Amino acid sequence: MQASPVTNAFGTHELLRFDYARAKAADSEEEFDRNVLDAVDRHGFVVIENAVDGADCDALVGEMRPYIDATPHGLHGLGGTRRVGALTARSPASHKMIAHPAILRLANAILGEQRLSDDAVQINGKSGKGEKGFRYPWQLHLTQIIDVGPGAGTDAMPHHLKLHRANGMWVHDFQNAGLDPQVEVMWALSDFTEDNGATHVVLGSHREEPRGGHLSHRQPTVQAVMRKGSALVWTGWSVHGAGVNTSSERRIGMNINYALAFLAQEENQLLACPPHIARELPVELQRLIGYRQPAGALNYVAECQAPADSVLKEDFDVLVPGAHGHPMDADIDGPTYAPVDDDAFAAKLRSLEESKAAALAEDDLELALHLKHAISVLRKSPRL
Ligand SMILES: O=C(O)CCC(=O)C(=O)O
Repeated sequence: MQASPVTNAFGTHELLRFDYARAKAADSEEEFDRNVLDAVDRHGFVVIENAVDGADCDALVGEMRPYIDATPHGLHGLGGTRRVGALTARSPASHKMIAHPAILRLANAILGEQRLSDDAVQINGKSGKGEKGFRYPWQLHLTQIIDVGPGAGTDAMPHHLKLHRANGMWVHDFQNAGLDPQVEVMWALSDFTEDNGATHVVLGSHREEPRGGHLSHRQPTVQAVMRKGSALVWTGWSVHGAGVNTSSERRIGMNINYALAFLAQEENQLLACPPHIARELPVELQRLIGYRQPAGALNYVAECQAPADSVLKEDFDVLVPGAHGHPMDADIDGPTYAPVDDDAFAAKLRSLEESKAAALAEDDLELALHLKHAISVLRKSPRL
């Protein structure tokens, strides 16, 4: 598919396309990475063709089908599109796309290194331009199937979403911050055509000044027609919207967004993929979801533990004192945790032993293990 140049208020632009499978086969991924970053920089959008196989998309849609079918249109107030999330937890097939290496590298350049915003990384009084290792932490922000049904819908429930930018959600007005807080990806899980509502984009709109301006909304749009397995990528400043589906088939897209890790996530990934599910996922995905400490103390749990040292451990229960499992030192820790005298110590120990026996009787081995840790910590704790 050829890109054709479009002239609008922001100059002459193209929706450029690069073939990932071909670049990988030719071992030219570095050049590919440069091209896609440059395309987003210049035009605000890029299409990555053949990013995965069509069969990967079918597997994903198959896993999500029960959730899609069980979801009414317009639940979220965003027109009559049908939106279904929590993909990390619900669809193992989505992981390949969520953690697609080329897309993660692109997100890292835009968010981590702020390459489209003049390398604007600023950490502890230093500014990032040219500084090695100067990078903002970023993570998954939203995972969402966007299913656009046939027909334009009704006025109250239109089957499209008008042109908009995504960066307006964080209360603070980021348009003067000189920062790229968000990268969006729309995966075509079915072919995207002009007829079935392929995403409309306003090329060059990421450079509108002020960045939240409305000139973009009056510009001609281009539709991101693409085959199943391709992905459209844009920045949170790029103006876009879902089209009307005049075909007889549903258009199934998957929006996967990434944002700076010191901003709240749009879809709370830690709730959408709770610890008991996240525990089973590859570490890379756990970290993308947010089970990590992206900077300093951010995201600690309970006794200042990293998620990997707490909720991701099978034997961790936040309600069990000492469940962190770290031994206490009588000299250093003093009589702070332990009951103050032998009687209180014995009562506490008895209560924990009884709870552990009850947990074992109910076959709740996980709780029994938490309690075992708590008993061990108590035993090592100082007494008066
Ligand atoms: O579904 C699409 O093509 C675009 C969706 C969109 O613009 C959005 O939800 O922010």
